[in-house]
Amino acid sequence: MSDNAAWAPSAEHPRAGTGSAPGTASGAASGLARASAEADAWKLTDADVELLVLIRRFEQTILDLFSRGLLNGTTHTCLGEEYVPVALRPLLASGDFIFSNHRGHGHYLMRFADPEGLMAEIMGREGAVCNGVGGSQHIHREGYLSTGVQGESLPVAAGMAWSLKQEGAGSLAVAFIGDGTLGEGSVYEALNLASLWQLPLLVVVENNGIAQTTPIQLNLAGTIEGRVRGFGIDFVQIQTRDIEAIRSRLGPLIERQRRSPRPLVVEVITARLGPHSKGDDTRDPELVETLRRADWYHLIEASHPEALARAEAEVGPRLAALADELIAREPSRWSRCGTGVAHGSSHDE
Ligand SMILES: Cc1ncc(C[n+]2csc(CCOP(=O)(O)OP(=O)(O)O)c2C)c(N)n1
Ligand SMILES: [Mg+2]
Repeated sequence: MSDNAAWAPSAEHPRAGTGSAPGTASGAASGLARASAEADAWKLTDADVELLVLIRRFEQTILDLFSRGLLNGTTHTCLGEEYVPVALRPLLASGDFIFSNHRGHGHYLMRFADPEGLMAEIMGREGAVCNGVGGSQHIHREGYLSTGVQGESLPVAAGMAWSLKQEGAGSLAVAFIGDGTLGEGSVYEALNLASLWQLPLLVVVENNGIAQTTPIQLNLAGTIEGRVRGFGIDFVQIQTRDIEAIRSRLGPLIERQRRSPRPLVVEVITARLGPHSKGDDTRDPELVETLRRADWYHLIEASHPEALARAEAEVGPRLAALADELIAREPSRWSRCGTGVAHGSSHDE
């Protein structure tokens, strides 16, 4: 498969099971040269490029709003990892239930063409998708639930998968988790039942090689594959950022899950280009710089320049105008369900 993952930090650790790439910035640089040549063959649709750019610019807008003191709380951006939900978008069906995590803006934007509702939610302004109560990390919308509590989603996703299996319509529960979340016991309870009961559960592990400040080699014994196979669950590792190649690899496996319910865990070797949340990156600046030079964005600049220019011309100004407009909007209002205590809201669910 193209785009060898030497550019990614997690691929550098033998326990990530990705081969012999050296654990240095220069290893990532040589991987970049290879990937750049291979990206010429990538075939992305305009819609793919547009969603990639939308997620990228959305995340940058959120960080910018934070740095200007216009947001409260916290946020975690998926800068560098945007291609994962973009690759999955056509493989998921409207009846699937998505469970996202603390780094979930890209998952939401893959599911709903609604940057306005999400940005309003993060800013706590009118029009917020959860009336400003969920913020960046805790979003609930039809067929979609995110949580900032690591490992909280998987038992719930397994329960949803059980329910979807009873319905028999071929729908999946899809849970996105990070590599660091494999340190949570609830993950293994969920995998155990998912295997025993052959649940249609798709777990996507976005392995960026780090959990906040702790690199994977300090927190993960064995391999992700070894852990998953220990439960008798199918496992696939994705090293490439070639969206079409990811779809070709996963499409048949996901279709098989729909026809004949069973769990599947996909480990995507990826790279976080931004801080853990805002301004808190403890990694060696040289490594971060190397990762940024290997950003998928540069590959698409070379392989799809026109589509990228069109998307940038449309998305950038749209998000900037949206942020300005939201700053001027009233705070979002809500009421407690069932208490009758009105704080004013058009959505009381
Ligand atoms: C139960 C729990 N413990 C600790 C935290 C604080 N926390 C938030 S994100 C994070 C690291 C998560 O790492 P990983 O799962 O690899 O996801 P990534 O941030 O790399 O995308 C931690 C420790 C939390 N949110 N929930
Ligand atoms: Mg991680």
